[in-house]
Amino acid sequence: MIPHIDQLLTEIEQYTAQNKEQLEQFKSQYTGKKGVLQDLLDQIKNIPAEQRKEYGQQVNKIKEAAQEKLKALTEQLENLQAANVNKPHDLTLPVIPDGLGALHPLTQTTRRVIQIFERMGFNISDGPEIEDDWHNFTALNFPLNHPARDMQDTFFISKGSDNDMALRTHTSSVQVRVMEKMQPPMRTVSIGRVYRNEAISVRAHCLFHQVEGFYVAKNVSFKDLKDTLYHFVRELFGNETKIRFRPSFFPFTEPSAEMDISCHICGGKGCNVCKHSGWVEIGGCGMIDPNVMKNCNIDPEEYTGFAFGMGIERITMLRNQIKDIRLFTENDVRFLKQFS
Ligand code: 2NM
Repeated sequence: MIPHIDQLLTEIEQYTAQNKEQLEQFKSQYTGKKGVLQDLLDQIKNIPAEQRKEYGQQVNKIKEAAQEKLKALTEQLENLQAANVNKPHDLTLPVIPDGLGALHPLTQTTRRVIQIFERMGFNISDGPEIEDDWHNFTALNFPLNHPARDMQDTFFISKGSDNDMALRTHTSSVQVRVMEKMQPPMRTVSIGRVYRNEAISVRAHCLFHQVEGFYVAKNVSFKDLKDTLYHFVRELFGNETKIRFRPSFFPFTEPSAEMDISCHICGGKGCNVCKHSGWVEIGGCGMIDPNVMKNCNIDPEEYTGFAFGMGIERITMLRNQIKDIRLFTENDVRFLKQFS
């Protein structure tokens, strides 16, 4: 009557479903509105009346088989899902590697610099980034008409009021706070953000990081300054590094010097990094001006001290041959990944 009834029944009998999609597939193929069963029922009107009974019995047989199968498949899937939920994670499976982060290059330099100075007996000090006029300028012997006090160079929070507040332009302000509080002998290093009202370029940024330090005790000399910085640059750039000092001027030190190191890229022979001079500038230094000592209630007749300052960005650019200071704040993963 239904010519392929045995084949249909076998198909239904043998159908398996591993997932929801395959179960849905079974429904639409056999029991759904456009499925085989509905098709057979639709055809009943074409069957001669005397054969309809037998035809109906066959359709019923298929219907029962399909419904039974559907029930079995549904149960099977539910059991499978329940088993999966209760199954513990397989801890022996290999790990899917996840991209590991790295410390920012400036953080790496900062930590190394701190490590070197701590080993020499310096402690680490910290202070506010919003500073008053006294700690950022006056105590440091900046005359009232000094250009650094100008709006062009300094970001002021409030200007003209009784108590000018500004974003610190150097970490020397921290050194003043330490000198005010402590008694010699003292040696400290402070590292942190400083702000200058400058146009951003390849070499300059309005936000950068400084490391500054000082040592105040009895009989501290310029030789102590040279020894300390010489040791520092050899630790940071390698034992072959040479150092030289050029006379300079800062309001807070007298005498003052700018400090160069032999170019660690070409070893002093001359290259692009040192602009063929064999030397690269790395910071400033000097003997703390007696006026600064007095401002911090330290007797300059009894004590002397040296101080120095360097840019963390500058050091990092030299260490890693980075050509553009703006890369530090762009957070381009391709740049940062190179320091893992
Ligand atoms: C520099 C250069 C020379 C400096 C001076 C002081 C203080 F507070 F002790 F007087 N701190 N840092 C100093 C001296 C900083 O940076 C280029």
